[in-house]
Amino acid sequence: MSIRTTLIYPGIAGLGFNSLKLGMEAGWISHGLASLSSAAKAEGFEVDLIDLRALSGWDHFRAVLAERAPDVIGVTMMSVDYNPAFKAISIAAEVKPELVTIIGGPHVTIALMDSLRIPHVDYLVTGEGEVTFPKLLHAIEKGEPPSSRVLRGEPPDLDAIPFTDRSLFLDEWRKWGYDLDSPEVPFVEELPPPFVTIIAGRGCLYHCAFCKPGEDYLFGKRTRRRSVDNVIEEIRHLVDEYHIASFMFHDDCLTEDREWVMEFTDKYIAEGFTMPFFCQSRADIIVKHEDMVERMAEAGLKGYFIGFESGNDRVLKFIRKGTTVEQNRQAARICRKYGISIWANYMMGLPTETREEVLDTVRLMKEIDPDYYSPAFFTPHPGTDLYDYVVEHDLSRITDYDSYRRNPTEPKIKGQDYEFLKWAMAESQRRKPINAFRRWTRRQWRRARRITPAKVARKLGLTRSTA
Ligand code: B12
Repeated sequence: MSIRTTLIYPGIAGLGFNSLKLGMEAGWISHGLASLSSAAKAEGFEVDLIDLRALSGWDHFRAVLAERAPDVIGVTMMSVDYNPAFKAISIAAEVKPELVTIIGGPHVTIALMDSLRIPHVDYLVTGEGEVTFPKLLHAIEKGEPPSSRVLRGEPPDLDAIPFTDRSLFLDEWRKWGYDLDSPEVPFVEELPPPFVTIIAGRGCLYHCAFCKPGEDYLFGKRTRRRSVDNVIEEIRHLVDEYHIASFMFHDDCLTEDREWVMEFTDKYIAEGFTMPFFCQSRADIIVKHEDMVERMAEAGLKGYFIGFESGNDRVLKFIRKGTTVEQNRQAARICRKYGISIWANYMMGLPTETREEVLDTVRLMKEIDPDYYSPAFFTPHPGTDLYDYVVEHDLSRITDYDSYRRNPTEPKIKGQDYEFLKWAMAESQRRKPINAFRRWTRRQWRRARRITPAKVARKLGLTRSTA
């Protein structure tokens, strides 16, 4: 009989236990684990999941693990997941001392020395796991485990690996009584349920100092994208299997490759898909490729996540964003022109950032008037150049892994006045009355546009359902 593996998703640092479906952080699958699951199942292994977000507490975890009694556990970790991952691994070692523990994910890859200190870990896999994880399971099963504890994951051919195993999460969530009207939790009104997240590629060619080089260690310096046909095939599968009505791309920057996007939109339209979708982009790309923006809007794009980051050019340079304030403004105008909602990512409280520079960002947000505000207190993430800068200059106020998150809960950087930043963050989101009125009008218009003759026909069962 083949060995049994339980994958563990420890993402409770923010919202805690019993948090499933409380928003994107607790309502989305981990593609990393779901992809490992597909790869291992394709090799004949039995794989299930324990998602800490669905459980009531550590006693519950202990009981579920004891009942499942797997031979192997595989734990994923971002830096912010360190504490719950550490605790889950310790409990697992008590419950079944002979089980084999494998860890992987961004933190293991980016902060290997730190991860090596976690007790009871048998193997650490850095980089991508689809090829290496099943190989390791085979070796364990045969009783011929590798001599090295650290294994560098072999990057897979993204078209050759099976699609993300969503059932890993959905079956587990259902087990705990979660009613799933949507595979993943929708988060904006433009994207109705059933909603899913998908990934068309890995990596990012830009060099933002708050992200790089960490992500290069994970996925390599070049972006690897699935073929358009492979992505379209997955979307077809998602329509057939889950009747998805909308989706979002998780790719760091889907619009990085204009040719890919143009081919995708052509084929998406040719397939007859009409589901609305969101993706991440950049201000400079939007300005440079307005034709692509228009084409995406025709295909169903309803919103861009844009990292505006700052309303000040010196700050944009300091963080190596590669964009300018003027491009931020123009990108917002282009989005409006094509009816694309704006999810604005921006940060405050960077090292060296002055009050006046923060106020520039407040002013920019008032000017852009995004549909969705996503502000952050700058947080130095291990593995990035800005993290190293903060350590070198002794600027960090982070004392625990739980604080490696951008949500403004506590001070992160020495020398910043967080009372002022809290005010600035609130002020940046205060709409001018005229903007509030414009937004109200846009929403009414969006809602009205949602009822189309094609959709009415589909609702009445007169055509094939894609929405
Ligand atoms: C989607 C996403 C999210 C989503 C969903 C997260 C989720 N459930 O997975 C949301 C929006 C909720 C989110 C939240 C956060 N995220 Co996020 N997120 C991403 C993003 C864009 C894609 C993740 C993904 O699916 N990647 C594709 C999959 C295939 O890759 P993967 O998960 O890394 O898994 C592969 C390998 O790592 C490895 N692997 C992973 N686990 C394991 C386990 C084993 C046993 C093995 C063998 C191998 C292995 O194999 C996998 C397959 O190849 C990444 C950037 C990126 N491009 O990856 C950032 C990223 C992972 N997030 C990051 C951060 C910082 C956060 C937040 C802390 C942000 C914040 N709020 O401050 C929160 C933390 C949430 C929490 N746990 O509490 C950082 C992590 C950096 C770090 N040092 O840990 C990243 C890398 C972005 C960045 N460059 O800064 N995030």
